[in-house]
Amino acid sequence: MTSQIEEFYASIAVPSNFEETKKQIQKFCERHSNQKIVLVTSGGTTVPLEHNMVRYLDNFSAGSRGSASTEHFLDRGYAVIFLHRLNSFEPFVRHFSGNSILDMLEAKGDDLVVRREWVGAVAPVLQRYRAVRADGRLLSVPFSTLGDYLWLLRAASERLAALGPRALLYLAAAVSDFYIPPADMPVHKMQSDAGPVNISLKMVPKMLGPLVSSWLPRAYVVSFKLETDESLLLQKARRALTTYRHKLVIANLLKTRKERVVLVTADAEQEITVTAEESSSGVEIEAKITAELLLRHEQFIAASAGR
Ligand code: 9Z3
Repeated sequence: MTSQIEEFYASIAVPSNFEETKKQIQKFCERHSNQKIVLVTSGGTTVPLEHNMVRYLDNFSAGSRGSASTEHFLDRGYAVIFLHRLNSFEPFVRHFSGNSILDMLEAKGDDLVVRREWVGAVAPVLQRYRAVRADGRLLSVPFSTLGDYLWLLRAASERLAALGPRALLYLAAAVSDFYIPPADMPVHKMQSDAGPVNISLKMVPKMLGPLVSSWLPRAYVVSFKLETDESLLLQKARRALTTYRHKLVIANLLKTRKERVVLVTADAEQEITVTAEESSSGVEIEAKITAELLLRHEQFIAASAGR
């Protein structure tokens, strides 16, 4: 298995700025080595169809779960590595997505100020953002392709391993199961004169296996399971747990993912829901998920210390 993983990594390109990014992650982990650090993965992955990529496969994930959870983890005192797909939602700024910054500002003499009607919405978010910046508790690491994501996931995991049980992995990104190996990909844009194209996708090796067993075996690892068919959801979540032997799978359905998730462990299931009322008063399901994870993670740290 390990050699299959090694072969896979050897076959895919290393992200640009990889060395620099690894140094940033290392520094961040050293700086917060006495705290709890969570690695949040967020957004979809781009699967290129050509080396000089014009076309690609993608998925629906907007990064709502990952970006909202990042804010709630920060509120609960965690330092966060936010490994996210470029152009998906980001913590703090997500609250203003769909609004043009130009509509929010106005000129006053030589200054630019936030228009009065926006102050109430911007000020509290800005205050939380500034506080996080001041303690350097958020490291934002962007990726775009599946390959970049996998290189960065391994690099971050290996650096977080030094924290032992204080590292939490929260794998919310929607990672493609399928890809075209670089050796099978055309170099240039596929030409339509050549007629219809048959594309054969290969399986991406499951990284949860090596992640749990060798990259950071002492961490608290939480993965997500997404399905569209309710009848498969819990059995698939349980199967993931028995296969990879990590701590928790959070099961969700595409249509109801903002209102309901199920936390599945080896011996129990716990449903977390947000009612329509709560939702309209601004309660996010991620606030409840992260509150529960904080408790479970702290129990895990305490239990690990006793061993
Ligand atoms: C999730 O299930 C996330 O909750 C969502 C969040 C991707 C549904 P949005 O970004 O959506 O807020 O729009 N993430 C994991 C999905 C996934 O691909 N899991 C793999 C699987 O189900 C296992 S790691 O097989």
